Amino acid sequence: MRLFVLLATLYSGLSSSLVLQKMYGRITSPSFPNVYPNNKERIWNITVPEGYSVRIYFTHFNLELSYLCEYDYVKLSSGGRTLATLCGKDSTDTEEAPGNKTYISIDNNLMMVFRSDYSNEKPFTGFEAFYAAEDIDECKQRFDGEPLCNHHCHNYVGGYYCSCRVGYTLHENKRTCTA
Ligand SMILES: [Ca+2]
Ligand SMILES: [Ca+2]
Repeated sequence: MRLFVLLATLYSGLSSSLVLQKMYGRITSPSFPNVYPNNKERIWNITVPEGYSVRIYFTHFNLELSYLCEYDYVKLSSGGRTLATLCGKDSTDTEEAPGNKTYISIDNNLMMVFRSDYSNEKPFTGFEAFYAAEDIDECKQRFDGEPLCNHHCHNYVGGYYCSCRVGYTLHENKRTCTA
């Protein structure tokens, strides 16, 4: 039954997708702070410039609780991986609610999906989330198991650069130093 309703929902075009390209913003469930409607799917694609990741947290979260969040959920994914599937109000053994947790994207994209099924047993008020672009500290990253810069690494907001010790020059690859 639920599968049928899901398919019917998808085909009736109730799903909507939004592309967000600002450095920060607010995302809420449909009709927030009022009860969210049934049979809704909404997708937000947050894209920030390269050199940044997306940090997101929830200031309000109240979704219908179901085993493994099968009925209603918020799903966060990035870099082809699911970061979290969220439902309920508080985390349980089998379901995760965000609480005060902060989620950080793997690359410069974060996809957020909200879905509600065909019914709610109680009035649930949905969610409010805030996101912001955050600088990636490339100097903490590794490249083929090596530090990104051969000698010195300098992180700055939106990028990084390498420099070499006295007597060395930076290779064309902008990473390695040669005498
Ligand atoms: Ca529901
Ligand atoms: Ca940086």
